[in-house]
Amino acid sequence: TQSDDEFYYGDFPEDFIWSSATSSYQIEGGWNASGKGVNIWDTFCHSYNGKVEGNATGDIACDSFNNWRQDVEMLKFLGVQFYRFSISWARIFPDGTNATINEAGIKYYSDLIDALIAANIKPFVTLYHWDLPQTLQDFGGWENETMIEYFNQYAIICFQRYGDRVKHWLTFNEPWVVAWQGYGEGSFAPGIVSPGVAVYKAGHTMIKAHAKAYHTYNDTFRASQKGVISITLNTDFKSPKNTSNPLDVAAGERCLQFSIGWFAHAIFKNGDYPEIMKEQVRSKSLAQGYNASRLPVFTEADQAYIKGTHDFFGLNTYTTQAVEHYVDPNSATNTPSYMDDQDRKESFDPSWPTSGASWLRMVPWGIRRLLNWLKNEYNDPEIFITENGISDRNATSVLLQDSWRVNFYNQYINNVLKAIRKDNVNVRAYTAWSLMDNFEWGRGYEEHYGLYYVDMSDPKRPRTAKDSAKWYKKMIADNGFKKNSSGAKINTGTL
Ligand code: GBH
Repeated sequence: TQSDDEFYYGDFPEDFIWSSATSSYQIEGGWNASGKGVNIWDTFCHSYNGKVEGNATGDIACDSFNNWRQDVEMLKFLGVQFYRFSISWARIFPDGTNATINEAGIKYYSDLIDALIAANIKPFVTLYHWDLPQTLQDFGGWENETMIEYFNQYAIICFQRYGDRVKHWLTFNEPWVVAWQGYGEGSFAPGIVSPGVAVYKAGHTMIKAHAKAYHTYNDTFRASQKGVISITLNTDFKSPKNTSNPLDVAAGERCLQFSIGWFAHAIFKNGDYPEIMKEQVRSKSLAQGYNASRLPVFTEADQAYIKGTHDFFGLNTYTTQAVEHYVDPNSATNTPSYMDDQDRKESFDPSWPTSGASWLRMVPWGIRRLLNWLKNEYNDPEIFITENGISDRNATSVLLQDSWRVNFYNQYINNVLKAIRKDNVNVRAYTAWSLMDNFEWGRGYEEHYGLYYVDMSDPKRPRTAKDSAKWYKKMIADNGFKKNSSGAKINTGTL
């Protein structure tokens, strides 16, 4: 028998789903084309506030607003069963509300969906991948609970217009990023800096908005459309720095609760935040002079409404951190912060290979550990991995020969297979982020995740398959790892 960390040869289950993903603002361009309204990422980029590298914008991006037929051809080449993309809310409702429906925007996604289905690729649609209509931000965005009803109206039109053909829905992509980077540290649109207060308020509203859209689908559309709907949550695995120190072990667990448990505990467990998160934020808040916790409270009615609003577990994961127990001695007088609330320090083991992102180290066993943790924590859910991948920066000489990316996918996917075959984790799908190089948020066009290279200096934005695309195609065709597979050249190189 193989040792546990040896490479595992074998197949994925026959009905396993292979997929690749993008999001609207990152690829579409056409920022003011055919009646689209302005969204918060248009505003954020057009303010040239220094938070986006190179003052880049998504005005054109990969121009998938015009090039989407090529995108479908690329997906056909890969042989994926699913394509995960997102809808731009302001392309459907230019001012965010159902006062005006932009039929040209509706048609854009309708045509894409038809082409995917004709190619035997199932559309896997994210309703919200961070591009809130600007008019709604002007009302306070996710800090304002009226967003719950606006999001519901937007979800309704998507179900009405696309639900005959779309059977897999995600409400939110990574509310953690929206809350922390959008309202906490302010590195992402809308750029609000309120690391201990608005961060939690925004998260709270998104959980409720998710639940409402879920119920709408469940009550009004499911019977006729027969699809599934859930949310996709992100976390890195949190590994105790010193596994024989119980304080570090507890800190690792606490960090998982603060990162993915923040959203998953309510939706997948009991309608409420994790106990440890409630305790930590409350005691910190009181020590900081607040008379109540900075973490908002779900009423009993909220809890009953939120609990169970999932048909599967959507997971985005990329890396692992080493976690140490650490209490900042100045916690009571520092600016209150979601980060400080966790009483921890995070780092990387220096042996973990680097990537194009400072936050992303290649730690293949971490995905397996995380999948096991989710299985145990959330009662063995069906897990759809909706993003996983690795980036490079400015690596022009090796843009197409991306052997480190092949190595990353080879090892991460092998660990997913081990989770399924050795640990009995119910993983149903794997999604490579991303189909192509695109607008990488704060990193503009300097950091690349694509299976396809996109030449951003050419107005036609031509796409070229990298080695990783060819490797992924072969992997999908084999549905796993064959001992004598000839096509998939594995190079253990790192960036
Ligand atoms: C995904 O999020 C996004 O869904 C996708 O749109 C994006 O292109 C992809 O990542 C690659 O970035 O800099 O220390 O504050 C992944 C989850 C969580 C990863 C927050 C980056 C920032 C850590 N992200 N994290 S830090």
